[in-house]
Amino acid sequence: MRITALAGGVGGARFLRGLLAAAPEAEVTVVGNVGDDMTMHGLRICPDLDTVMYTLGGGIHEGQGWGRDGETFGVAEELKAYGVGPDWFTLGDKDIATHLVRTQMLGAGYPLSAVTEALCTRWELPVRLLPSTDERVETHVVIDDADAPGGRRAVHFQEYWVRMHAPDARAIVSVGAENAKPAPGVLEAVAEADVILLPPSNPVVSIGTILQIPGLRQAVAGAAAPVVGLSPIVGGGPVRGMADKVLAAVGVEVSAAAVAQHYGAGLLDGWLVDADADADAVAEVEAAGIACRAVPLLMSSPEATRAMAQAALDLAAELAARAA
Ligand code: FO1
Repeated sequence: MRITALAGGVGGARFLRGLLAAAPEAEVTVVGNVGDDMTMHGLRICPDLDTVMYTLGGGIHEGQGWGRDGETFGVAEELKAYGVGPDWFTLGDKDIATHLVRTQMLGAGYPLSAVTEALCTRWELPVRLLPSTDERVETHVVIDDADAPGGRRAVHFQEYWVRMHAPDARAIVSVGAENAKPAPGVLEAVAEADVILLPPSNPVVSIGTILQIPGLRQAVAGAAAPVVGLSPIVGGGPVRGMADKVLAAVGVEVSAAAVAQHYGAGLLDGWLVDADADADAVAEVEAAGIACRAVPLLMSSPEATRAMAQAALDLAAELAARAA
């Protein structure tokens, strides 16, 4: 079975671990978000790609969900001693090695997809990890700022998320998306998949940014495979992170049913909502033309995560059988 999943950072990576437990024989391609990427201290940092790579490669800091396990911060301490900021985003020593390799290869002319493949070789990744695009696409968030001309300004997603802890947002902009192309292999992985999954990643700044790459949404919507998503919203709030703030910015209510309708029946064939908190959303989602099932959706243990992935694959199989 060929599975293609679009994934953001921590939530996506943890879900993928459950997916590999549910379908150990599957050929899995992950299309990763690059909207969180940024350059700092001259280093190109790809937080979502690295979170997937470290999680599936066994090098993740489990408590944090991002960054390396057993990390040290010698470089960060030296930078601080020099008075070099920013003080709100810390790079660990082991993690810096990843960014050094990436930056060096990008500087030598390799595209991000080739760099990501090279980095993943070291981790013997059990999936093929593709950036959604080789071009630079960065998410910027428009926020209120009384001191700025017009009372608003745009900040890079990392500054919005990590430094400012997601204040109310007015708009989300994928800078560079309109001129980007899907990275090599992405459209093929979508077209040739037996199942396409949207993990419980942020629907706006993770999966939404991936779908903004020209041609990608159309490819997913037109794929022969069933497209099944898992709600990142449980009981009216995000399971992790601050998705509520960015949903509000794009005018979407913070509910499992509203996120399904935001993706829309043109894209999604199936949707999973949480059985305890959102069973009453099933009828609304089905009325919007999307098959919906209520199952436990909290990734509280490896077994719970495996069962979530299995439920997504079961719904996909049901939809494929119905379409045949
Ligand atoms: N998140 C933080 O809250 N503080 C940090 O200092 C920080 C550093 C960092 C370094 C590398 C990396 O790959 C991720 C890092 N993150 C940090 C997490 C990350 O930026 C965000 O949680 C995601 O981008 C949101 O998906």
